[in-house]
Amino acid sequence: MTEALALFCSDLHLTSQVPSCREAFGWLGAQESMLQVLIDTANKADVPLCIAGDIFHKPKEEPVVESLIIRMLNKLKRGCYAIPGQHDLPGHSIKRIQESSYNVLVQTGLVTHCPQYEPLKQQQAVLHSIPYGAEIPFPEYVYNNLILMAHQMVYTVEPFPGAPESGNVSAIYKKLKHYRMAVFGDNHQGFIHTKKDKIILNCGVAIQRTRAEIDYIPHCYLLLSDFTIKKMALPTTTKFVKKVDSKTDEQFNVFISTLREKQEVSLSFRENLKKMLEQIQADQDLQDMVWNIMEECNE
Ligand SMILES: [Mn+2]
Repeated sequence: MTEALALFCSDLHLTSQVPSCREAFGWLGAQESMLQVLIDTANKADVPLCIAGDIFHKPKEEPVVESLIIRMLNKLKRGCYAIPGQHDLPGHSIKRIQESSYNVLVQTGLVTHCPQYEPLKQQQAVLHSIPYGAEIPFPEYVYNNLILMAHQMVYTVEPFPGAPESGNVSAIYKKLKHYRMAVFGDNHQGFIHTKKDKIILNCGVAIQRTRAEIDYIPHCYLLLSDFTIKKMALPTTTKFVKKVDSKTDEQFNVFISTLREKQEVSLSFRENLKKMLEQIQADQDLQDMVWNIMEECNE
């Protein structure tokens, strides 16, 4: 009989700062609804909620956001296993974890920080996790169905020009010899990739937050004991703020589609971006918007 082992998600990016494309009214409520679906799904399946990093958008979030997630995590029956992503860490550094909102969660005891060889449902699988910045380790012992949880850029299609080749799934599989499955956060586009008996699950964002995610449907993923994955949609909205005129909007679509295509990889992402904005003769509104998004993404 198959049974559920764990519920995975990542990149919640919880924040009090209203994203530029979302309406201010209801933004906190939208995040609460997303959390409620995660909690209900985990409880119904009787599994722990596993978050593969970037719980918060900024390392030091407002108390209103901290208390929101604490209140929600309190409802979990089987607890929460989590790792910090770069957004959870001041200066993207694990050394400064004490200063973070992520550490507030850890200190509540509601979150198990970086679980090490944690059995799932009577050892049907074992969860091993590492924080942002750590290398994929060799396991200490041989385990059946060992699952890695990590926060790093992993992709099937290059997510931005110059993305490091080490993130390509084919390079990742080489590091997964002792693992049955690896679950990642960081790349905001979710995907499930399989190769022989191995699985790479990249969770993607849990809520539509930027313009690039307007047409994206966020998901959480229920892992079953036969290692099939039940992909479940999280709440979406179609109500976005239209701050830009149609010309800029059109340009923005060109910008997004160009980004998704391959670019010269020898240049840095920022340089590529600058060059491309010149190429498409982006107006000031679009340029401002793009650099604002870049800033948002960086911190
Ligand atoms: Mn993220």
